[in-house]
Amino acid sequence: PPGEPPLFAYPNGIMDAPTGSPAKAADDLKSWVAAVAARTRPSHVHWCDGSDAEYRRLTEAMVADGTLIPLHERKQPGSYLHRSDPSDVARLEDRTFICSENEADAGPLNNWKSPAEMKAILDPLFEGCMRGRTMYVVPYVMGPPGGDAAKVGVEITDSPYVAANMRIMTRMGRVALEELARKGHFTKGLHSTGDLSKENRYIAHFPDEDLIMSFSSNYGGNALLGKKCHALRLASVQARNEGWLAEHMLIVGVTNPQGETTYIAGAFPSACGKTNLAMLVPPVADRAQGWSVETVGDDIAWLRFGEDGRLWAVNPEHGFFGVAPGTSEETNRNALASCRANTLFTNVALKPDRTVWWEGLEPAPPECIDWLGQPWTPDSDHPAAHPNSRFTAPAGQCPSISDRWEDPQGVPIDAIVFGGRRSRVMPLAFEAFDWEHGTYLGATMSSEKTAAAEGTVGELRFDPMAMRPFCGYHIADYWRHWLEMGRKGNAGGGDKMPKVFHVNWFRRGEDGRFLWPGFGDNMRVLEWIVDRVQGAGDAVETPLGYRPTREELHMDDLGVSAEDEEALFAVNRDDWRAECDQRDAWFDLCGDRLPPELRQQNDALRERLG
Ligand code: SAT
Ligand code: MN
Repeated sequence: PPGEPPLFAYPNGIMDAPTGSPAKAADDLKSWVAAVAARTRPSHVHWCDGSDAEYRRLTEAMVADGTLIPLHERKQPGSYLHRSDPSDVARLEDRTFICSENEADAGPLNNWKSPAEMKAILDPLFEGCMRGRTMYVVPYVMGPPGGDAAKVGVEITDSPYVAANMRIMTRMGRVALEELARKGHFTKGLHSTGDLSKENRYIAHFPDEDLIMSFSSNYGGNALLGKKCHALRLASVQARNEGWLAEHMLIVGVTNPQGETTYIAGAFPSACGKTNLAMLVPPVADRAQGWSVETVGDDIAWLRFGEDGRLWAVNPEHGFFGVAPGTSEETNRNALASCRANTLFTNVALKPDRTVWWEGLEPAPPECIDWLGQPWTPDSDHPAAHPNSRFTAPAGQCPSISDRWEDPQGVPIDAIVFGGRRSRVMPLAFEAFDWEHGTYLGATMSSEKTAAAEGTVGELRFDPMAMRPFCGYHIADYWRHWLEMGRKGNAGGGDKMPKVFHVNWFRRGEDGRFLWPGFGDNMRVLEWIVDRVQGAGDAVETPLGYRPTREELHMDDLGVSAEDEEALFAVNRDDWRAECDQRDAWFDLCGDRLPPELRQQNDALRERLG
């Protein structure tokens, strides 16, 4: 309005492009920011430059208003605790929408509303929603800047907590505007804390406009829009259109005693141990032999063909958003070291000495403050940390981080591992016969639900390629894209494709006990995978695929009995026939959009079962 000071000024020079022709992108950005400000009416607009000074001001302001609690200066320097609204602790799949023009393009696994219908709901919610708040403009790059893989996004948010998390999880600020000048395009993300009510909570994706709108949640996957919303849901659509893959995968490098490093990408559903596998510390004996593991990423991989026709992967993120409970010196010492400083903790417990605690970290303290801000003792009837409490930590702080984690070309992937959480039926490990069979293994992955999403923990559900909550288009088209990537004559394909494996660390015996020790001992399975990729490594053919031998996994050293080994690898034919029937019903969801190869793979498995 006349007489009022201008709503914002552009930071000095930030729109001056170093190279390329950024004019249109810069204009798009300015007019979009102006339009959003006009609609949401913030009292200030702040363009994030990503500097240390800015981060300090952000966190200081949040300490002042109680949003953050500073932790012990020496024991946990630069770190803070945040307690979320008690109803805002996980992704909300019910309120997550893919708003493609055509309902059929969203597929059977996504909620859908037309763009017009969704905007008719959201536009009034965003109207004036930032009154009295600061609007942060958060430019970010996903992927190492300067590389072909890198993509730019801009998140507008009225949450300083979200802006601070984005500073850790992405390359944020000036670097992103420089990348925008090179790329000339950005993904738009509009987020508001709203009133945090569940009725008004929406996480909406508009693939045709490359736009995300998220309202009334500040939780990670719902609010840090660079992560699942951009780097998976919208990127998966772009990847299909452009001939690459955006996947819910960790990336890890395993070096053998000969000094050869094999890079492995692994898809596991949320809270099934991706961060632990990505940061695995090999057992002493394996290290003595010369085995080592390095971390490239723990959650998302973007894979594209390199000039050599192989698949190369980058980690688009810059930080870890890891599950805290269960993380300890024994289970994942690299994760603990990653979050020793400069970390934002959400919904963990606070000890009297102003350090954090969660179940599984170390023995329970005699007293602490739980994630709800209430006094807690070991006699309390609920966990002190929320089961989905998280740490947001800079990836560069991880002791096992790879020298190549920021390589713009990425790393060449020689194996893809699929895994779920299955107490029964699914063996410890096996190798697919070929890419098509591997695609079938990914398409039929299933897993018991975890606390990472709202819903019933433990319920078994199909989670294809661990992408069920994250695929931004029709799942059958996604599978078709996977099959097509493997066809020879592409930029790659054929025998250049990674070998595919399936693992399950979570199988239990009749007595309910885990049959496999897991954690560091998963190294034995990684070593077998590396040996297979390198053309060595024994395997035995089973109806499911090739399984490792007892010797390959050093089961004697591990003290896994012959009975337990048998139970770990048992293929119970009745169970598996039932599994095949369920897979047929699962594929039926896709009608005639299903690639016929997948049905044929299921029939072939049935035949091998006899
Ligand atoms: O989606 S989050 O980023 O919050 C974590 C997950 O569920 O994988
Ligand atoms: Mn994840």
